Amino acid sequence: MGVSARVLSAPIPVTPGVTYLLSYATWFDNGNAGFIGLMINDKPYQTVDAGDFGWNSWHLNKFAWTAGPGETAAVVKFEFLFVGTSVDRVDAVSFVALASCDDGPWPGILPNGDFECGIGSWSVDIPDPAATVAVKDTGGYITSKVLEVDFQSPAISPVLGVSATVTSKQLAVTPGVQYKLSFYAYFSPGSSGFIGVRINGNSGITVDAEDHYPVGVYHPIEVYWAAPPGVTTTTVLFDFLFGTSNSINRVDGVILAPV
Ligand SMILES: [Ca+2]
Repeated sequence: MGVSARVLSAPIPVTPGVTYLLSYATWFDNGNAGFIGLMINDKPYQTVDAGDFGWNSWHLNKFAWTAGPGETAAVVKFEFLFVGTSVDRVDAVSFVALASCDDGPWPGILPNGDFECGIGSWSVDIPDPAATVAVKDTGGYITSKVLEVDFQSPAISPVLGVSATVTSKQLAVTPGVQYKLSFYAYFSPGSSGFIGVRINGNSGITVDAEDHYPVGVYHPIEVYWAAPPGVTTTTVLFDFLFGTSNSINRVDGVILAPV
């Protein structure tokens, strides 16, 4: 299976050392529709598999790219690789310099939900020294960086079972509007506990590692929340709760958007 088609952008002026956010939406008509590869200046960065996100629906992909020394132009290239008879689409391609972690455009209303700007835009509370919270440079689902909570059993001082909490900034919402929170969760091992999700301080859902096999891969999670009357701001919190196993749990690709 090779490349059947390529689509290249015109050269985009860039500044060496500056990080740019490339966003693009992909669509496949069936699960065996192959792959769309992303390259910048002929280097491969991402491969979106038709089987990754379902089909007959759009998926937003993002990639943070930093211009190297002497790199003053970027050519974005999409490569289309097919397995069987199929239709692949790309739309809404955006390439912008990131001035800060809160700069966008981010999909939805939550900045830096893919942690490509590190832990900036988020606050961290770690009541239990058995847990450590960090943004790791490898292993992410959306590009490389990912929020990772490592746990060394046994728990020392969790509060109501919670070893660590990661909280978004205050986000402006519209009363009466329904929002969807989506993200990707990763657990290792299978007995690695829970990730609790709270929106606006209310308990939303609890994501149980035992319900999300296989371990060591990302699972898409969705939560719906309607802003109550009079509520104009909210936060998104992730609580990390562990069992008795040494664990590595991750969250990436967090998007809060009106439905
Ligand atoms: Ca990421």
